[in-house]
Order: sequence, then structure tokens, then C-alpha cells
Amino acid sequence: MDNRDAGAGKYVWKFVCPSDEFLDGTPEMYSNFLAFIGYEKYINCGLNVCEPFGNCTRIILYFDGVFYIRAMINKQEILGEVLKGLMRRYQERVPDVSAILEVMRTEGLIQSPADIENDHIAFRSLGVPHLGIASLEKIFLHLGYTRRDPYSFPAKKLNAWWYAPPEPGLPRIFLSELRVQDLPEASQEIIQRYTDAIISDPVDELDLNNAAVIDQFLHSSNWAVPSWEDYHALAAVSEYAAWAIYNRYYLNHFTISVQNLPEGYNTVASFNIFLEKHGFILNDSGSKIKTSPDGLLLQSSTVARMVEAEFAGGRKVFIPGSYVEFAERRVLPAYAHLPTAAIRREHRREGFEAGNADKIFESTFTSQTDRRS
Ligand code: OOG
Ligand code: NI
Repeated sequence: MDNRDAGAGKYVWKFVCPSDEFLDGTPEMYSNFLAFIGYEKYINCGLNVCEPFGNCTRIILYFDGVFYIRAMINKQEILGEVLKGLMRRYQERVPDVSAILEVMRTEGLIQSPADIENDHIAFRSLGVPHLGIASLEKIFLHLGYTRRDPYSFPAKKLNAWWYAPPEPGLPRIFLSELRVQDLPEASQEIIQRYTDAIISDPVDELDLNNAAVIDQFLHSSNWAVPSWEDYHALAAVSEYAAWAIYNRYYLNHFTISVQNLPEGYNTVASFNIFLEKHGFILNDSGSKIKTSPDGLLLQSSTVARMVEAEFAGGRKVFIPGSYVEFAERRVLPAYAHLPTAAIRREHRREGFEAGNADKIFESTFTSQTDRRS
């Protein structure tokens, strides 16, 4: 297979037509046939290319007696589908998502959920060979994301990177991984019992031009469902490890941008008051508002709700699921003079902050989730 970019956000995927019968006809025959079923013909670089109408993405072309099928794929469309799939399952699993969207709507902050800007989404992973950030990031790099800055969390034994989206309207991505080799021997052994069978990067096996394939991968497992005993033993050492081995690549959180909400709700401080008035419980590790040293990135998050997990052998136990985050990105001093209407994403504080993130991770830790009961 030969993959290459065709520019302008389009992706060309080319392979020799697998069907021998295509090799029998003349170019004219196929041209006429394709025109008959609605394809438009034009000549490009000496190749006869049949450009499909509308949203149809398959192109058949012939050159020098060899036939190719070309799928012209818009990466943005694939990314849109992948994000939709992630959000759908996340919303099903995290009742706070729909509940927050509903109170935002009934109180007139938004007309519909589509009005919300998603600041970022986050995934967790296990840093073992063939998994972790180096594996997971391939999906998002392929779909147009750019790797930006790394973060280190020595006490929690975690690494992270953030990724900028191909377009400003799309969420940033925060990927973290557990430094498995830094855990005590016994915890490493537990994790390896699940992951040792993975001898190559599973993302390398995926057709990354197929949204359904990516969606399926992100919501299925590369390793066996853990036993309660293993989950419990890992949680005693690293609650992140326990979360990741059970929940895998389920979305850890999405993040409501507050700075563009109506006056009175457009700061994390005021939005927190709104959330608490409606009964949502916020992570108070450090403090409810996590503020970067430059004062320009403020974040808060709900405490993850417990979800019923079924462990190997059928034992069912409630464990921390996913949560919702809120972010306020203030205008950079260099753009302080701009009128509000002229402020766009590039005028605001970018990236993340290790000090904030360190506390936000605890949204799924029992020190926080116990506060719900
Ligand atoms: C990620 C915590 C960090 C942020 O925005 O800094 C974070 C996690 O809980 O996996 O989301
Ligand atoms: Ni976050």
C-alpha cells in the first residue's frame, strides 16, 4: 500500500485494485460505466481519474493497464467521526455530562450542546512496550494533531504530552501514561501479566483512514479484563494504574471552555458557583480552582462518579469512572488591548500546566470520589 498526502486536507489512499475483472476492460469501458453510475470524469497528470459526486469518496483510476481504487479521504471528517464516537460513549457512561449540559441549557447559558467549546479531551495509558503515548499518539498525529509540550509527574509516576488540533475549533488532546518501570516490582508484574502478550504496537495494525476502525479500537481492549484482586492491588500503589487497566482508552474527560460563556459564568470561579448550586461535586485537591503560576490558565473538575465494573470471574464492584473538567484561558498580556469581539484562541493562554494537572488527575482517586458518598 502506498499512502501519501494529496494536499488541501485531502488524503489519498491507493492500492492495486484487488479485483482481477477490472483488468480486462478498456479505460473507455470503465469511464462510461463510472459516468453511468454518477461519477464525473476528468484528466489529471496523465491519469484518467473519476471524481465522485457529493460525499462519495471512492475513486477508480487506471494507468498503464493497472487499475487502482483510490479513496479520497478527508481527515477532518474522520476526526469528526472519531470525536463523535468518543463523546457518545463518554456521555453514556458519565451522567454528569448530560446533567451539566441540561442545566446550562435550562439556565440559558447555551441554546444547545453544540454551543459548547470543548477545550480538550484526555486519555490515560500504560507505559509499557508497544502501548502508552508513543502508540496512542499515532492515531491523532495521523488525523492532523501536532505534538506540543511534555509534562512530568514524578510523584504520581506519570508522563504526559499535549497535542494541538488541526483547526482551532477542535479540542486539544492531553495524553498521559504510567511509568510502569518506576512502580514496585510486584505492581509491574501484575501489569505485565496483562500486557506481555502484546508484542507489536496494535495501532500499527489499524487502518487509520477508517473512523469505524479507530472507534472500535478505542473502545475495545488489548488485554484481558483484570481480576478484582489485581485491580485492588494496583490501586493500593497507583490509582491511575488501576483506572487505566480497567477503563483503558475510554475518554477520561472532556473540558468545557468557560471564557466564551455569558457574563456571570465566564470564569472558573463563577462557573464553579453555578455547578455547586446545582449539586455537582468538585475536586478540591489543592483547591477547587487550579491556577497556573502565570495566572492565565484556571481549571476545575467534577469528582468522577462511581461506575459498576465487572471484573474477570464476574465480580461486580463500583469503581471511579470519568469526570468533567472546566477551563478558563485568559488573554495573553500582549493582546490585552484587543476588544473582546476580536479575541480568538491564539490570543489566549495555550497548553497545560503540570501543577494544575497533578491535582486534576485526582478527580478519579478515592480521596476525591469518597466525598460523593
Ligand atoms: C488528566 C489530568 C490532567 C489537565 O487538563 O491538566 C488534565 C487525567 O486525569 O488523566 O486533564
Ligand atoms: Ni484536562
